[in-house]
Amino acid sequence: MYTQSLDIPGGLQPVDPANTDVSPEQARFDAVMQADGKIEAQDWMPDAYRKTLIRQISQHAHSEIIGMQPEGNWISRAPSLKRKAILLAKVQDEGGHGLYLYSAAETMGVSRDQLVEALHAGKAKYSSIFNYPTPTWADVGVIGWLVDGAAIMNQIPLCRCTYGPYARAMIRICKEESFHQRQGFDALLSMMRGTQAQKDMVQQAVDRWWWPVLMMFGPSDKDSIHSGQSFQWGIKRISNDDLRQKFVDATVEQAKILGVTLPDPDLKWNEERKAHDYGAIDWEAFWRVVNGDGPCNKERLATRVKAHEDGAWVREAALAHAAKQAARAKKQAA
Ligand code: BYC
Repeated sequence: MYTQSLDIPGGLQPVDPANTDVSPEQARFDAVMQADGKIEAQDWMPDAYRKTLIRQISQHAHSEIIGMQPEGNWISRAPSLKRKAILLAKVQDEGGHGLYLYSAAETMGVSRDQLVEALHAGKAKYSSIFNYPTPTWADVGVIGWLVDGAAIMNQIPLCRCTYGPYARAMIRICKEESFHQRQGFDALLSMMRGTQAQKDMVQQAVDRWWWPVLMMFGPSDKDSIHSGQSFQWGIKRISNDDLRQKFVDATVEQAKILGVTLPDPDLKWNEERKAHDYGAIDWEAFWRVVNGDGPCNKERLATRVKAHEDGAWVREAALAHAAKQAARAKKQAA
């Protein structure tokens, strides 16, 4: 029998088997955690585990749906039929990711309507990164290369999360994110082989996105309020700072191939740490964006609410159709 030890890093501690304070359900949950197994939707789980997962999965779902906007507004302006087809598929994938994730959240007893309502009321968070504008085609390539690249770095460990429905959704999402990252890199590579104006456009987009992308991984470990508990529950496997470091190290090499400069004078290899040092992140700017005061927060939310309202007739038609089908089936059965 095991119990949770919230203060001790590294997980759960064995306790006296004679301890009868722990319910059989809690004991089973603790044993699954200890064995690094999976919790499924029908299993008992502590309320706090459920709440944490609903929080994270729904924020993740909202990020995917809001994340369709910065690139979506380039679908009609993509520079060729090939790029348009690729972008269309990518943005549709993001919509699909949102749907799998809302479904995963729903397995925990919360309805999609409740989650969507919280988003539309401005009460739910979504990733800070989607509150920045995409003024040029190069920004679309940079989102694929850097934003999807950061997303993969963060999401691969989530494929091993202890909550089965979330972990399984993440496996498919990561496969698709990999295509997204490559298409972004490929679009940028084409531009970097083009005219000086195209090269400048790519560099300016990289300058715009680099710091916001580093912020995507969340506050530094010392300020991360949820990490300790999420580690203990096997939801988080790698810390915010460690993921950020892995991302920086991988991206420096990719930037060399592209021929762009990452806008950080302090970025340099540290032989002792066998990792890159990088400059200080402006956390005040991060929290401003998270708390609703980024360059595009209001626009993103207003666009989402309008899309939902404009789609009301589709939901009504689908419900009317389903009701008709049910009535017909009932009549046939009678
Ligand atoms: N933006 O204690 P912490 C995509 C919040 S979409 C806003 O470290 P945790 C894509 C955090 O929620 C990819 N808020 O939290 C789509 C918490 O606030 P609450 C999106 C942030 O949960 C379209 C507070 O700060 N990915 O790939 O341990 C096109 C304290 O943070 C952010 C996911 O959602 C942020 N960046 O760790 C292209 C991945 N960072 O809830 C691409 C799933 C932190 O107490 N989520 N906050 O009010 C996670 O892995 C974790 O939730 C995080 C944060 C690493 C993000």
